[in-house]
Amino acid sequence: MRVFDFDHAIVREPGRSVVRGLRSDARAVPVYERVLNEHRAYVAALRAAGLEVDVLPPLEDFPDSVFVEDPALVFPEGAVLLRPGAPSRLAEGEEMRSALARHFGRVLDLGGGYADGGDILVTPQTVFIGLSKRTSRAGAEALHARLAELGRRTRIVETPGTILHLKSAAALLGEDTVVATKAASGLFAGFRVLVTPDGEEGAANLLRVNDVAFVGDCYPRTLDLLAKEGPALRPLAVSEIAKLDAGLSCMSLRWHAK
Ligand code: CIR
Repeated sequence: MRVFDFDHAIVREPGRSVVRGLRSDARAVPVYERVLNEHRAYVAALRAAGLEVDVLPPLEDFPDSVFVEDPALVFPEGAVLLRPGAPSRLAEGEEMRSALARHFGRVLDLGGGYADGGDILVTPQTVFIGLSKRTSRAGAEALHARLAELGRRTRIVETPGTILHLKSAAALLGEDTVVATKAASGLFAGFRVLVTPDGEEGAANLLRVNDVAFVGDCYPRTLDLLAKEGPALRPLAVSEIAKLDAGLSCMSLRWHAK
């Protein structure tokens, strides 16, 4: 089984409060209905790729809770409840506990520090943990210990530049192939690295699911670059979630259960 072979996902419908989600550019105000449309198309694409999808209800008290990737991490062998590094998101992990307990026999707690799932990139041999404004050294070390309990090795790296998360700048496209921005491309020794064209850095937050790669539909040169790589490409609208500094990995937790 490949690390991007999945048969299950958990997502959460955006609440109307999503328009007050955290974002680096306060001028770009997201519109609820448009976020909802992008989310619906994303869920449909997960189902079309063969996944059974649990849709959790909106949480109005947590404007960013549609980005379920950040408060938890899931593997076939168990789940980890994280501690998101933004104060307004810290309690989102607890909100995931019962949904995870329905699927996983083991649900581990991070323990200490802070870590966002957006900083965690799972590859076949190693789980990369990016230190960032959201993921502290203490959180990364606590996660290293939890993942050792699940039989996974980690590599702690510095998330480059001013981006929010490691996966804002990098994604696994194939078992030995990473798509990364120029700034992040040096982190992946031992991988074949495809660098996003200048001006299309946001395309690096793509999502490989089974034999398909979800890619933002506003990145034509990246779509050209990836056209011959193997996975079928599924362009998806991301302009509204991009206003919230989010990309295609953020809106689901994915795993292989069978
Ligand atoms: C935040 O700042 O936490 C949200 N507005 C965006 C989270 C995006 N999540 C991700 O990249 N994994």
